[in-house]
Amino acid sequence: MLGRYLAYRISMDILYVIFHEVTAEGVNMLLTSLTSFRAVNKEATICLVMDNLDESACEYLWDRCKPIWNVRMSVADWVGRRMLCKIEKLYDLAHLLERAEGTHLIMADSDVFYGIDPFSAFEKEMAGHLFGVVERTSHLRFPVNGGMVFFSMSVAVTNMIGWWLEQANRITWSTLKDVAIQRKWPDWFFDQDFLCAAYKDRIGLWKLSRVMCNVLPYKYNYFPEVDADPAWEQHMKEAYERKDCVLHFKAEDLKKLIYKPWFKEYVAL
Ligand SMILES: [Mn+2]
Repeated sequence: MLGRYLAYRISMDILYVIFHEVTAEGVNMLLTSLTSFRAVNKEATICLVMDNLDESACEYLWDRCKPIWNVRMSVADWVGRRMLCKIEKLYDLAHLLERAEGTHLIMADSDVFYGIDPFSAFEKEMAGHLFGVVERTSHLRFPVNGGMVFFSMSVAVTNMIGWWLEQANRITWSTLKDVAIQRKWPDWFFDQDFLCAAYKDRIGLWKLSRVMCNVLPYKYNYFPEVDADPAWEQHMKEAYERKDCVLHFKAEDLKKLIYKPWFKEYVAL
């Protein structure tokens, strides 16, 4: 009898995306992103935290991308403190899920296209790990990009996220102090600076939070370096056609690519 229970793995997979509508292009990107996710993963719950998303966009997502767990935020939570808000909502989710063993949570940007199921990482590179960041193809600016972050929920992870939030008031982690671009905190970089510090000082993070940072390959958050790679469009197109990675349409130049004729899965209302 016990054997039958052990053979049956209960897990809950959650894709957490936070979104505030500014432009129609941003909504197009979100719809394209979540539709592509549902094409590669039928099971995971999409937790969409948002304030002002157009009703027709909500209906579109509800019809095609279920299961969706809609969480409302207020505009005041977001404006002027965007990345802090993203981590605050992550903390709320972490509290809800910390005792649900086996819950995998991916914190994803709304401008990624899924050529592969990112939850496959939990069977492979994330197996046995609580927290994972994705290394960039080049360390030109930063070693890590915050567009895709992986968690296996637990009390230790919740506590780490709480400690991450405390750094907004006063930085007590010296490694974070070294990498922080505080002039834009907490609106921008509050998420990515912590992830870069976690990447650079894995032992330090473990000593302070009892969570080890695992490093995942760039196929879970791929984008060419627009400034350093003259063939960036070609590289994005090839990666899209190979369907062997999560593509990040980061920043203005890359975002325009979803309107190119070679990009076949563009969604707009
Ligand atoms: Mn992004």
